[in-house]
Amino acid sequence: MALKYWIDGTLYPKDEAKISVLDHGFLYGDGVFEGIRAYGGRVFRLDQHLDRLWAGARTLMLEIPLGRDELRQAVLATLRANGLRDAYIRLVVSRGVGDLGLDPRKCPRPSVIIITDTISLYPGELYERGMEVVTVSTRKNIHQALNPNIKSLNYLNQILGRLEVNRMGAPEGIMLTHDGYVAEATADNVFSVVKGTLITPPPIAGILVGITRNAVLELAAREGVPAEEHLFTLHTLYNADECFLTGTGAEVVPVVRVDGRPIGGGVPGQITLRLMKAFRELVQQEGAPID
Ligand code: PXG
Repeated sequence: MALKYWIDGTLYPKDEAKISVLDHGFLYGDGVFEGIRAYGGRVFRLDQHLDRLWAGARTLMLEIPLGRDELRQAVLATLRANGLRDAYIRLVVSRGVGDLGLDPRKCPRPSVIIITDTISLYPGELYERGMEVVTVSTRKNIHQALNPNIKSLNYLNQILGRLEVNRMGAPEGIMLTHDGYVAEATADNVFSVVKGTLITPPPIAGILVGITRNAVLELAAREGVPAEEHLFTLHTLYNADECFLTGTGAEVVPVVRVDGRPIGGGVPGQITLRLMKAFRELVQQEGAPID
C-alpha cells in the first residue's frame, strides 16, 4: 500500500501529494519544518518539536492554521493511517500560495504538511567503528542575520556545507562560526569530551539547539557526567578524548577522526558509548503513544 501524506487536513497518496509552484515555501524558503522520529509506537519529544515549530513560526509571523493539539493529533493519525510504528516524520508549515512578490501579506493561508515515512539511517558499522568527519570552509550564518533556531525551509547554509562534505567523501562535516569556533555539523550538533567533561558549543555559536542535544545533556546529568556549554576551537577538538554528533536522524554517533586526526584512541570513547546506550533506552521508554 502506498504511503499517504497529509496536506491541510487531507491524506493523499504519496505520488499525488503536491503543492503549488506559487507557494512561498517553494519560491522563497518562507516557512518552517521539523524532523521527528517515532520509535516502537511512540513519537520522541513531539511536544518539544512542536514548541520549536511554533517558536520559529512566531518569529516569522506565520500563523499556523490549526491548534497545537490538533497538529499533534494529526501527526499521530497520519502515522496510524500509514501503519507506521518506527518512522521519520517531517512537519512543514509554508507561507502558502501568494503572488510572485515576496510580501507574505499576499499569502492568505499557510499550508501544513505531514510526511511520515520509513527512515534510512547511517550504516550500523558507523555506530560501531565511529565516523570520520571533516570541517568545511562554509561558515555558519550569523544568528544576528538569520537565527538558526528558526528551522526554516531555507537550508542553503547547511547545503553549501554538505556540498563540501560530499566532495570530500565524508558522511558529515563540521561547520565553524564566522570567527572560527566549532559550531555544529550540517544536520547534527557536536560534542567533545575533554578529561571526562562533556563540552558542546552554546546557542550563541549560531547553532540549532537540537532536541537530541538537549536529551543527551539530560542523560549526561543523570549519568553523573559533567557537561559544559562553551565555545571551543578545532585545536581543542583535535586534542579531545572523544567526539560525537547528535541529531534526530543520526541519534548519537561516535566520531573517531576529524580532518584526518584520530580522536582519543581512534575508537568510540567510553562516555560516548554510555550516552549512546542511554539514548537508545530513552527513546524506547519515552514519547507520545501513536495509538
Ligand atoms: N543542527 C542542524 C543544523 C540541524 O538541521 C540538528 C542540528 C539536530 O537537531 P535535532 O533537534 O534533530 O536533535 C539539526 C537537525 C535529518 C535531518 O534527517 C535533520 C535536520 C534537518 C534535516 C534533516 O536528520 N535537522
